[in-house]
Amino acid sequence: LSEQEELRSAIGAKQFFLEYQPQVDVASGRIVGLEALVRWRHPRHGMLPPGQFIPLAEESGLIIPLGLFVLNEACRQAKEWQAMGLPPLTIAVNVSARQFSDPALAAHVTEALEASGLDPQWLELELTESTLMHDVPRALHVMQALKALGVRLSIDDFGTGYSSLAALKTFPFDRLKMDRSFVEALPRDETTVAIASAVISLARRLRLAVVAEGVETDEQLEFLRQAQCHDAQGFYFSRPVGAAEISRILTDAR
Ligand code: G
Ligand code: G
Ligand code: MN
Ligand code: NA
Repeated sequence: LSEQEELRSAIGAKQFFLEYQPQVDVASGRIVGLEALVRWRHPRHGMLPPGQFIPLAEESGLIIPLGLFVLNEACRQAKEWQAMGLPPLTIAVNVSARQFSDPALAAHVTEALEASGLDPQWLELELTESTLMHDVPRALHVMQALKALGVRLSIDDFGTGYSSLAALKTFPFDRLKMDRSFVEALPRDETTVAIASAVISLARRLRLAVVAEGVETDEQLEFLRQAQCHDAQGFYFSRPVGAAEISRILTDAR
């Protein structure tokens, strides 16, 4: 089998599953969101991270059916946690360039929300600047259609693109995910401190919620607290884990 055929049959064979990484409100320490991250339980190679199959899925177009699985499963699971009586959380789903250029995206999102019964306000779609910049008028149109459904939009890996500020100026984001390259060297590196502080205050001025990615240490978290960053995500709180583990974490925190 070619890799592409393998990927195609794996979707049918239900070899994909989601892990979730908590996003924590910095001030209260409460879990307020989860990012869904897809994994492939490969029959011979074991668990494969997305870096090992998302590029091929993008190239081949198989990201469309795979992305549908992710969207549906994330919404279904979020609704299941709510039905368990757990406090509602935002569920964030990554949307790749190819998915974003699919004219059926808004319809797929609508279907996932309807099938699961999840209220749209709890779904967030993570977009990257590169996905949006090559056809700005179309991207604006699609984003407006998605916002009209009531879902939230975030800019992922913020700061790593070529025109991050232009993207902020142009597109109607609700949330900014500060890339982990601006968190890693906090608080010792002066340049990183300057950039991270500026990104957080810029986002606040624009009334965007900010999530710092890749938080691993106490010192980083303390810096973010003082800088009034809203939320944080990273190994400090939890690695991405399966749904059962999330259920345990949320139940214990209740
Ligand atoms: O989990 P991990 O750190 O390996 O994720 C690596 C990359 O894979 C991240 O940049 C993330 O955006 C991407 N990714 C993870 N899950 C999905 C998904 O469901 N769809 C898309 N398009 N990308 C994903
Ligand atoms: O690019 P995106 O933000 O969508 O993907 C998130 C990726 O970052 C996941 O693959 C996840 O495993 C990884 N990640 C999450 N938290 C941390 C962290 O604290 N440190 C590092 N190095 N990577 C992280
Ligand atoms: Mn992401
Ligand atoms: Na990111």
